[in-house]
Amino acid sequence: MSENNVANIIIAVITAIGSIIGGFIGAYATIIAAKIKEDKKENKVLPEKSEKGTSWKGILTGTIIGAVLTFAALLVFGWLPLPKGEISTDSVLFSDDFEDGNSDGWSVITGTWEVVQDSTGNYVYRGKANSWGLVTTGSENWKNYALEFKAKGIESLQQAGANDFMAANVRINLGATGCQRYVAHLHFGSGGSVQSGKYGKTCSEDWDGQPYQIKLDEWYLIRYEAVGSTLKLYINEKLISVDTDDELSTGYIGLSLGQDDIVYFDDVRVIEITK
Ligand SMILES: [Ca+2]
Ligand SMILES: [Ca+2]
Repeated sequence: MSENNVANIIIAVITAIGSIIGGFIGAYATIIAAKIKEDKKENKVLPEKSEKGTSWKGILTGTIIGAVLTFAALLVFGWLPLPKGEISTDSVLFSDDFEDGNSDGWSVITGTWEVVQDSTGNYVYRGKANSWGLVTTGSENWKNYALEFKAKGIESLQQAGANDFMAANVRINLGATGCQRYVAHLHFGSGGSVQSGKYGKTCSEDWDGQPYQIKLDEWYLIRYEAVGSTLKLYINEKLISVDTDDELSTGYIGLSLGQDDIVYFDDVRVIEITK
């Protein structure tokens, strides 16, 4: 039995107990209320005790109140496992927030990469490139997954349409061809754009872009998803583009940046998607 099933059973039991208790409270309250109303009509003093009796309306009302109160209590005390996106945490293939101060597990392909603390003391992976920069990690057998990370441009020449970008790379297999991967570029500047593209098995390029302003000194949450032959790019949890291509089926992930740029990367996660 999975942890989720156990949690669901516990929640069901707690909710049931809460509903029953709520039902009795509701029934009792309704009987008292009815008695008070009746006694008021007859100008009597308030009863010390309610009379015996059954009120289905009271039980129903009480049950609903009990269930709502129980649910609220579960939320408040954090017992209810609220859905966090479409994927559970046990399918995380890789994660790194760099808080251990090192970049163990990453391979620098090009550029200057260093784990540094930003102005708030948070550790980030800083990429700096004279031409362009790329770091990679993971397994060449990874198939259907989402790469998620935060990125913030620190310095850029901001030449619209030129090589100023921060980027997400999936299904990389540099060993085979030296270039093969899917990549989503986020170009800086007011004339900026988002481009998703492919370096195919013959290193051929294929790109599709749209205008999108990427500002410096601002964190962006980037999610680049490769499932089957579908590639989806999300920025700040908003779906930006959907592409279809079936040339590259597996590969590892990478973070990249463009010429004369400095970019902070953080909170990298790779989440396996099974369906
Ligand atoms: Ca961090
Ligand atoms: Ca580390």
